[in-house]
Amino acid sequence: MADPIAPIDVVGTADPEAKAALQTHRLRDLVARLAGSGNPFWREKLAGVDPSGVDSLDALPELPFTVKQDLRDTYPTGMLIQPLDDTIRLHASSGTSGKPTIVYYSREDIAIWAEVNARALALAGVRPDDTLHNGYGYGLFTGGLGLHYGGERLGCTVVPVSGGNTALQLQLLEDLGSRVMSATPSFALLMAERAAELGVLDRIRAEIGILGAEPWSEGMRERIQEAWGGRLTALDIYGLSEIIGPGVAMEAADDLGVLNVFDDHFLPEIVDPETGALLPDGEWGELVLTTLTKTAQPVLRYRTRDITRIVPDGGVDGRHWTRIARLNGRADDMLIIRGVNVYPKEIESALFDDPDVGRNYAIVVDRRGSMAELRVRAELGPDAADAASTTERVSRAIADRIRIRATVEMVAAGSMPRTEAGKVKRVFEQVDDTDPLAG
Ligand code: DLL
Repeated sequence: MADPIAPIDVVGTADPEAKAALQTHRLRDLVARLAGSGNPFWREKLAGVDPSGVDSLDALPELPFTVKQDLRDTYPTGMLIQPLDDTIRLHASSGTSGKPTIVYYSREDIAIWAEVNARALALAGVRPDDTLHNGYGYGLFTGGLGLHYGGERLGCTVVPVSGGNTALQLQLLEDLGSRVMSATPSFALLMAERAAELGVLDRIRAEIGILGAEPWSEGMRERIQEAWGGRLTALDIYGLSEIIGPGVAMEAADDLGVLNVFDDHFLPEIVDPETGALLPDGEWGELVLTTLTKTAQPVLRYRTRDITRIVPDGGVDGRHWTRIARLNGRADDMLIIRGVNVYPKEIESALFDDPDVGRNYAIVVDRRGSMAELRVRAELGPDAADAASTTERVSRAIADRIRIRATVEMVAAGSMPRTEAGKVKRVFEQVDDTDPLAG
């Protein structure tokens, strides 16, 4: 178990051979633990796999994948490899349909989780003497408690404010002088807007935003930072419940645009989302993660459905984590419109590249006719010259970027609904004459 006062490793293993040796050792140990656990799911999945044959990372593509459906099929405890007695926590993520996905944690798992979130915070420039205003939801969602334990492990004073209740958030931010704030990007933006409305923006000292749980573009980063008066650096944190929660990967303040995967605990691969074939470094595909060290409910080659790529070159001297691009969205959220594949984040990027586009938007896929149509509604920026020319420019930018025409509607700044808690929903389906954006 991680020593609660040991220094936090923010650089990773310098020697590539030593890193591969550590990962191989942990992978072999994981396969042996799964195969030897007596768990029927893993017995079946690993039938014919000899753990001692895992003698290099080249063995990885031969090992079976785990998918979300496996967690559903074995709900709630069927993927545990330790007795329930040895677990001390569970979290759950609510899917779009059916039962939630439950993930159990042992004491060791909670220690690993605290460790990787402490690393994430440290990479963002957070210091032990900081106050961390934690605006992620506490509860079954992993965001709140993940950042909470990470902040405590680093030595911060954690404010467990959770999501929602924007007025209270702003009051605490102001009164406690927190330099660090964690929240979803959409909620961070909402807080800044409210702070401006209430005239308290200048009294808030937040300088670092630890933002994740949703895909968000560079244009969104600009808008969040601008909304906070240019004083806040917005950084991206990634994770998912099935792996551990937040703290799988983190953007560093001195290496923007990429995430550092804590690859001594979470081994990344990129595969073709259709075929599952391993892709070479640099190519976009689906992120697959193996939990090398978790003990209660580890996973082998978990298909995250999240789209990214390994960034082999560049980086900061003296830091050695596997770097991946900021996430482009989920394979499952890809829209297919008139035969063209589109990730909603590409539409967000096309919108937010235009300085006259404001801070909020929604996408409607209109499926009433035989061919799906795309509609985009976005707020104008406060300084936009006029709606007509912005509409025209944005329509062209979207068509250029995604090769599909969209009907664009620009509306007044601040007129679209904001999300105070949970993950923002930006894509809506229209199947009858009820407008999903009405009301
Ligand atoms: O969202 C864990 C988390 C909490 C991450 C707080 C960061 C901050 P889930 O609810 O299980 O866990 O959702 C995981 O959210 O597979 C991605 O599709 C998406 N996601 C999470 N972080 C990012 C990010 C948490 N930084 C799912 N960028 C993942 C893009 C993200 N998508």
